[in-house]
Amino acid sequence: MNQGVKEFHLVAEPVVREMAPGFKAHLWGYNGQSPGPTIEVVEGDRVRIFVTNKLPEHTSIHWHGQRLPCGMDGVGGLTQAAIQPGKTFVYEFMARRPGTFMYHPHADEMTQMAMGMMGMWVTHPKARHTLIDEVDRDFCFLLNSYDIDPGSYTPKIMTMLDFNIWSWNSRVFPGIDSFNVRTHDKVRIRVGNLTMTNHPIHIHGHEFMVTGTDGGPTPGSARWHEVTTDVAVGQMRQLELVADEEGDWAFHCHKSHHTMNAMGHNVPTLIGVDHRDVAKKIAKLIPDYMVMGERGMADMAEMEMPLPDNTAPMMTGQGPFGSLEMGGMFSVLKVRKDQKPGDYKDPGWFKHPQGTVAYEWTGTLAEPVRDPSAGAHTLPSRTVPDRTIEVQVRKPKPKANSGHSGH
Ligand SMILES: [Cu+2]
Repeated sequence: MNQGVKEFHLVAEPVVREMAPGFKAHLWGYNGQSPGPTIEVVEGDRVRIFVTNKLPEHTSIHWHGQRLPCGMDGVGGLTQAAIQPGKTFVYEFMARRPGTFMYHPHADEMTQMAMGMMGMWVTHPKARHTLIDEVDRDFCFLLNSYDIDPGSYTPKIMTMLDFNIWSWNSRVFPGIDSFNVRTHDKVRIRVGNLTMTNHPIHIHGHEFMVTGTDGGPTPGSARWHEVTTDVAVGQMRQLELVADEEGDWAFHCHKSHHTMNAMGHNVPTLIGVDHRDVAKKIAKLIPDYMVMGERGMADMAEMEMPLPDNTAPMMTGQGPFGSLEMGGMFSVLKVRKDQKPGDYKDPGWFKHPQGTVAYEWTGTLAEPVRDPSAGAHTLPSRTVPDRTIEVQVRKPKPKANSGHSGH
C-alpha cells in the first residue's frame, strides 16, 4: 500500500518454465514466471501497476475485461506508446467491477502470447453480493498453448492453430496439480482462455454452474447445470460446484488431442491394418523403425523408445491402476472426507470402498443385440458391399534383442 493505492510491479522478461517433470520451455513471462502472478484486489481498490520491460522488443499490458480510463487500456499505438526495452510505464485505475479478468500484451501480440505472456486478475467483491456466493475453495488457471518441437525449448511464434502443447498455467499433465477439496465443499474454479481455440472444460462425477464470465456475475435466471462448458478464445468462465461425491474425478478439456502432448497429425491411421511384412522390410533399412497406432495409440503410453531430450511425454501419468494415457489439459478433482479446510495438499489416491470399482468378468456372457440394418433406413444404398471385411488384430511378440519391446 502506498498512500491508499495498491501498488504492484510486473517485470516482462524471459523465463524458464518446467512444464512437466523433465520438460522445460524457454518462454517470456512476468516476474520470472509464465503465466505472471495473479493480481488479487478488492472492488473499489485504487491500483497502480509498474510495468518494466526487460524483453528484447517493445510491449504493453492490456487489462482484459476491466472498466478503466481509455488511456490505461494498454493497446500499443492506440491508447499509449509501446513500452520500449528497458523502460517502465505506470498503469493506474480503480478496480470497479468484482470478477475474474486477465492481462496480456497488446503489442506484437501473436509473438508475445505464443511465448507465454499472460496472467490473471481477481477482483473480490467489497461486501456480500447477491450473485457472488461464499465458497470454501477458490481455484483459478489460464488455458494456454504452445508449439514446441520435440527436442527444442522455444515455442514457434508463427503457429496459428496447430499447437502441440496444451497447458494450464503453462503446465501439462502430469505436471498439473490436482484440485484437492473436502467433501461437501463449495468449489469455485475460474478458467481463462488465452489460447487460439476453444476448450470444452469437463468435470466427472459432478455438475457445475457457470456463475460468472469476464463480463461479471451471471444472473441466477441464466444459470443451468452442465458437466462441460466451452471456454472460447478470450473468455473466462467461473464454474461452481458442490463436491459431494468422494473420489478422484477427472477434470479436463474434452478435445481428446488436448489431453496429449507433442502430437503431430500427419500420420495415417493404421488401426486394423496388418503391416507385419512391410514393417519387417523397413526395419532392415531403419533398425529403429517403429510402427505406430496399429492397435490404437495406447501403446504410446508405455513406449520405451528414446525420445529427443526435452520432449513432453505424449500420453503419460501413472495412476493407482496403471497409466492414464493422458497429457496436456488434464487434472484430477480429489474429494476427501478428511481434507482439512484450507488445506490444498494432495491427499494421495482415493481408497475406493470395497465393491465399488469396475471389475473383470470371466463368467458366461449374453450375446449383445446388434443392429443388422447398418443404418440404411432413410437413404438406402444402391450398392451393398457383397464381401465381408476381415480385420486382423495381432499382438507383437517381444523380441529378446529389441530395445523397445513394448510397442
Ligand atoms: Cu482444449
